Amino acid sequence: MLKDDKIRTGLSRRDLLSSSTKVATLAGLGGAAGGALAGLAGGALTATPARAASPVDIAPGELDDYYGFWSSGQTGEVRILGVPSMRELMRIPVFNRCSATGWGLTNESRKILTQDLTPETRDFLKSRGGIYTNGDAHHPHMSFTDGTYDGRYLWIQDKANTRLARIRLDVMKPDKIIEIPNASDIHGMRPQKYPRTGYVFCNGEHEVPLPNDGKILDDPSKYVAIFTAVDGDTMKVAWQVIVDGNLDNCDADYQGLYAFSTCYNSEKGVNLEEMTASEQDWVVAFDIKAIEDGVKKGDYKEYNGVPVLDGRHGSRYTAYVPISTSPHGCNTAPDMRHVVINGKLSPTVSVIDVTKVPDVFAGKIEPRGCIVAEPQLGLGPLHTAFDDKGNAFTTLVLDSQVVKWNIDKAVRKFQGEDVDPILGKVDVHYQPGHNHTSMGETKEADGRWLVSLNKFSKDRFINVGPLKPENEQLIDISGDEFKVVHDSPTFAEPHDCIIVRRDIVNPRNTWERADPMWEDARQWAVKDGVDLDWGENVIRDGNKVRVYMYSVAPKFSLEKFTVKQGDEVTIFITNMDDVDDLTHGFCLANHGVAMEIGPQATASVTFTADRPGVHWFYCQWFCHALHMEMRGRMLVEPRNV
Ligand code: K7E
Ligand code: CUA
Repeated sequence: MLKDDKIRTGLSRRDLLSSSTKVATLAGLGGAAGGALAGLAGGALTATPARAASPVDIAPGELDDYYGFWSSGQTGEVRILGVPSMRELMRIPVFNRCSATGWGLTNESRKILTQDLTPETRDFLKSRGGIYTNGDAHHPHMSFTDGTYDGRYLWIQDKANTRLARIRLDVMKPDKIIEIPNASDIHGMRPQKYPRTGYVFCNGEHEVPLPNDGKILDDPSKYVAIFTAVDGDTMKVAWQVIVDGNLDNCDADYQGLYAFSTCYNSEKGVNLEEMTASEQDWVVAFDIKAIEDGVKKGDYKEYNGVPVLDGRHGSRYTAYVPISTSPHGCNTAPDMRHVVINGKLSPTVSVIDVTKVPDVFAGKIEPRGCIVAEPQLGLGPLHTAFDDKGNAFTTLVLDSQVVKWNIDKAVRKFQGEDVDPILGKVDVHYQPGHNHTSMGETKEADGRWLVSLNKFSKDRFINVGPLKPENEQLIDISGDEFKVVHDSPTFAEPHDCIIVRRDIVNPRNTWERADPMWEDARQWAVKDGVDLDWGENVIRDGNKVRVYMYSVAPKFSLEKFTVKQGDEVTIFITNMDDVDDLTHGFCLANHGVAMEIGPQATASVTFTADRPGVHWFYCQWFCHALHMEMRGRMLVEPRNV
């Protein structure tokens, strides 16, 4: 090693470059040079032909037309993609722990992650680092006003730890993460579309005793699944409804009257045989006005501070619409009238006409009387997306296809007319789950792009080992022919996405100094008499030490600070740079401490200084030509000195 290092030291950067070029050339990998060598050897290699310009190529200087907000399944974060380029632009840590941004470590993020946990969970997490570090985020959905996206918030649920998060779209960070009491494992989630959000509906998928305190254990007949309405403005649970069966996916209407949830396991089974024994499951329709009225009249029991209404069979709050066994996706069409229930185990989708639902609740028609079409599409219909011409696109997980069909034709066929609703099928690669069209879950669906989120990618990309990426394919649906135009590998496991016109989303370029995110830091600074903006100081308060500094590229305002071994140290850093894209970081070596400080942001972190000695802190986000020099020292005096 030493010898090698000496040799390296003797080389200039230019020498290193040219020597590696030599190696590459010799190996025949050096681009033009390699080609030339191959040419000498008999012309086996020819220059790569120029590729046809793809509609998804976004040249430098051009921008994508849409924001894509992607869930990430068991990764627990949200990702922002550009559509149609399908480039991943940013990640928003939510339910996960993030090394780059310090999410889950900074005081600001930990407050958001803990303040709305139930007291039991907070207690439970005490010996586990205080926070959950995983999540299972399936469904990202934006806030609505009058049936279309309004750019205020994005919500995402956590199936793993029964939570709902709200992301502020002005800064692309979560500001609220709540645990939903009484329910277990939030899966389906949808905001109300009209008049605005309003409620965010959350499906508790798995059934558990209520309360789940150990008094009832192995008696599944006493378990319940719970549908929850969260107030999207306050992020408080407004009410809950007990239902029969496990809740899967949900959606709301465009009238502000009903919500719909698919249910599997009407059998109340706890193993696979039991759960699929019956031929029929159902969709539960929730009558929002009746439920609000029930809450007002006190027709509920309170559990954990939440009014819980009984919506099981026979209740006036719900209607159970029979559907063949184990339906999955639930998607309201932009025509503001139809809700498509995806059959999964049945090759059909069932189309509900929301204008007939009042008659179901009034007892004027049978529950299935609200179903106006049931086209047979292929094997394994999971989710449906829509264009602006009355067409729907349904994923077929078993056929590995997306099928395009026409809603009106499906309705006419159901009425006995001899028409084929299917307009075409396209192969995708492989096992598609969700799909989504541009603006497709709003009344402003525009019929330009469809993304198919495929669970398997085998053979599509170079092999990366036993764990493969998924394959998300972009499909151009603007013409009659719909075709796959792009493959895009992604890491675990985006279930779902939304595609939003870019004029709707207008994030800030820098933080506002008055942002509520660091209100606690602001209050500490006032108490300590330090100016949070340009001030710096080290405040001792018993064995607690608060260190304030600011950063301006390429410097921290404090070049060193001294603490005693065992002190509880809180570092507050304000990034006073106000230039776009000038993020600093703070990484304290050998302490597991690192965080992002965005332009004009304040961030803080608390740790115990239990290692005596000299410890460097440095900026961990490249910010300046002298970024490496942006560092300082924490001096920790040994306890007995
Ligand atoms: Cu994966 Cu929406 Cu959780 Cu279907 S869900 S695939
Ligand atoms: Cu500041 Cu790198």
